[in-house]
Amino acid sequence: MFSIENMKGKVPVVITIAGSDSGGGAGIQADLKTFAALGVHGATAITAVTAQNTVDVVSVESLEPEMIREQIKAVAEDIGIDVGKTGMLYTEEIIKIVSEEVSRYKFSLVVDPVMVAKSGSLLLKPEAVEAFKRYLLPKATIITPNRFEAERLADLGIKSLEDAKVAAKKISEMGPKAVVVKGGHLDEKEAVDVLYYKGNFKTYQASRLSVKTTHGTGCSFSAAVAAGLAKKLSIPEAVGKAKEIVTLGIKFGLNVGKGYGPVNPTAYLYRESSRYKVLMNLDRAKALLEFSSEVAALVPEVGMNLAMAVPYAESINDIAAIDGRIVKTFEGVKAAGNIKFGCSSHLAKYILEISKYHEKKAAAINLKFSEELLRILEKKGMTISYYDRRKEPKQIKIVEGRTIPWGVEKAIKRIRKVPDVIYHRGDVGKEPMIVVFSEQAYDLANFVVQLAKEMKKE
Ligand code: PXL
Repeated sequence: MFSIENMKGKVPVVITIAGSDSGGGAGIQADLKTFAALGVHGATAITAVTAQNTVDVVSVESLEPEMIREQIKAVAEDIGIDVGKTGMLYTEEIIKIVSEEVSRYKFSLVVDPVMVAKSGSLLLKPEAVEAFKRYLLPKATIITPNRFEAERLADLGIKSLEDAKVAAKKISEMGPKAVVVKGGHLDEKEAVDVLYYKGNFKTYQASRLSVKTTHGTGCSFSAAVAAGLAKKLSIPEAVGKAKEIVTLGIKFGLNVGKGYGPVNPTAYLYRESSRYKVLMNLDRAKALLEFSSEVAALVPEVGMNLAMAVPYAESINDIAAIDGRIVKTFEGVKAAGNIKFGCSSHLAKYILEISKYHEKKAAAINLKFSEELLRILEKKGMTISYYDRRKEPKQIKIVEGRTIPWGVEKAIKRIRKVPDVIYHRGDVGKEPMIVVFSEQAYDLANFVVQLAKEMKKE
């Protein structure tokens, strides 16, 4: 029978069988955010409710095991389940029921062997560990232990990457198809995860981050693996993607609460989905500048550029600008090329550095240096700082691309505030420059048109 519904294609469905974290950082809450960010439909079977925040798990109450079975059944029989993931299971009885339902509905399963919360609270009763190994591990497509969980499961001490490999292989002998031992807690310089699958090891590298926003990291990682599998990625691909999303989510974690703030699994979604908005904002800014002939007076010898970053920017490829810059013409100014991501290394360096201190400094424009312009900026109440390129240490100068980050840091430290304007007076062969920052490119262009008009009046 012809039906539009049948033509639309089915969204992948993932169920999380886990505990609720009232603080919204870990458990069911982290899982649902991760599923939404990755474009799969998230269903839930709640095993336990925790009263907790970023500091502590205050109390735990598990649900009746039959109620957990009913949740899985209700979802499976109507919506269907492509992939499941388990988090906090708490008791032997719950483990047995989950194992039965996984067999009944035959979905792939990602097992996060959650045992203890960061605060030390038990999320799996110690007497349930044997049942966990016996009933759940053989049903797992992949299991995702951290160092301590792997130590417990493999009954081995783990310090190095080599130890993690030995443990991964040993755990795989308990039945799961794949094992990934996460490197966040290893004594290695980098955070290296190791996957053991089909007799081979694969490692995944990421820089260690010195931030406290790590609550819910394990939940979000296993949820992202489950979402990847539901979207038909291979196991190694799903692990790689999960690592990428969680690393970004930790780097741009949520600054709430007094303890370990929640990981931010939506950072990835917002970054990617903001690209169009950034291009449109720059396009309007470009049109405004091209319409305002006065702006020509503010174009430096090297040309002017205007750049804007997506939220959670990490590299030049997350920052759009005008390819070939804005140049002077007989009538005023004109963009030499199109608006593109990754084409202004100069302003990108300014934005990447200053946004470490203030995330609302996402757009920048460079202007021709003059004392007069500095006076006008001051009169307008801008916070202004500078750096002196002639004082740049030799070890910074010899490394390509270090000057601007060094200069921005100097300018911030000099006034102990994040400025709206940073300038430098140049060096031999280097034109002096004024760089103005704002939240958006269009507001910045508007501001620059006002500046140009005032310059003309004076
Ligand atoms: O990150 C492990 C975890 C899983 N599930 C719940 C939790 C935690 C950690 O605090 O609270 C409900």
